[in-house]
Amino acid sequence: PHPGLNWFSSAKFGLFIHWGLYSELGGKWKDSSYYGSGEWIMQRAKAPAGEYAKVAASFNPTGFNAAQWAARAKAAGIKYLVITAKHHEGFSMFDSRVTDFDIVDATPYHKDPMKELADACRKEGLQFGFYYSQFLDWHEPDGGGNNWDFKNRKKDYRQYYQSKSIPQLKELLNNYGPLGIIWFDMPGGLSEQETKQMIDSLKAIQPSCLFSSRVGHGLGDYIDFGDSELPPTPIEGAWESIYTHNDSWGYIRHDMNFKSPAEIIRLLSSVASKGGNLMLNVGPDGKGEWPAYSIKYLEETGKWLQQYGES
Ligand code: JFZ
Repeated sequence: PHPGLNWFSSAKFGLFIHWGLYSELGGKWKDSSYYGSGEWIMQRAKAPAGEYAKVAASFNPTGFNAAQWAARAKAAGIKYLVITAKHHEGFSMFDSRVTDFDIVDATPYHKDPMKELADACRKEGLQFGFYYSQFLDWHEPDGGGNNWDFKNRKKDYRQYYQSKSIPQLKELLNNYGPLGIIWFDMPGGLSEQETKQMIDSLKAIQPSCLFSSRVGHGLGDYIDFGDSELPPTPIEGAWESIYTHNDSWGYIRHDMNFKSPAEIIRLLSSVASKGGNLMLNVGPDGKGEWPAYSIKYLEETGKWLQQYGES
């Protein structure tokens, strides 16, 4: 069995964090307002890549506090944290030598929050991992998905993987200490053989890091159930079910539909009783603040688990 499954199999509760330029937009692009999937706003608005990239100039998350984020997770009874290093919008939330379209080079913040968060999580004894959109990248002409700017183009996906995706995945595996998970998403553009090659070249850096099932071609280390999906009966093997705290992964200013502590606990017990982990998502805003209800309800969830939970 995969060495990473040791911690994963008994973790039960994880925290997913979607955070990027879309968090600064909060569901608004120009005069239009969007509900749900805030991290898809660029695609839904068909925002031109050049114009969308300018959001970086006003992204300044001065409220980000790594120690506080990790402490909140810990107090909630959470055992691992996975955060978006790069979502489909193509913006890197970490210091990357591969591109200038990253938080250190393109924003007034000029710092790498992922470095601090990785360290803070380890201090709290939490496993830390990155979400990475390996195929969809709406900023890059050869990345998957953006056909509104780059129309009639014969996209060279391999070129995109070779020049951005794989080098960035190597940066994440080399520069942020031991990672619990790389959470791949929405595979595409590579054959099974090529996917194997990519996996091998990455596993060589950190053999104990788990890769999520969406790495593609059934080559992941555990099973992920799609958004807000649960297996009908208990199943064999390591698996995870992902839910978001309100109705969107990325921050939406006007989304107040948060699951109560009772609902979170019900969900957690239902997933745990079937042998899986629940990874619950929180979407901080562009300042780096969590929604007030996410802070409050996770705190209450933690108190309940302290009193009635097993560990
Ligand atoms: C993906 C992303 O597109 C989305 O923005 C978010 O990050 C989410 C966690 O993952 O969306 C998916 C991917 C796969 C499924 C559903 C939503 N699926 O397999 O059911």
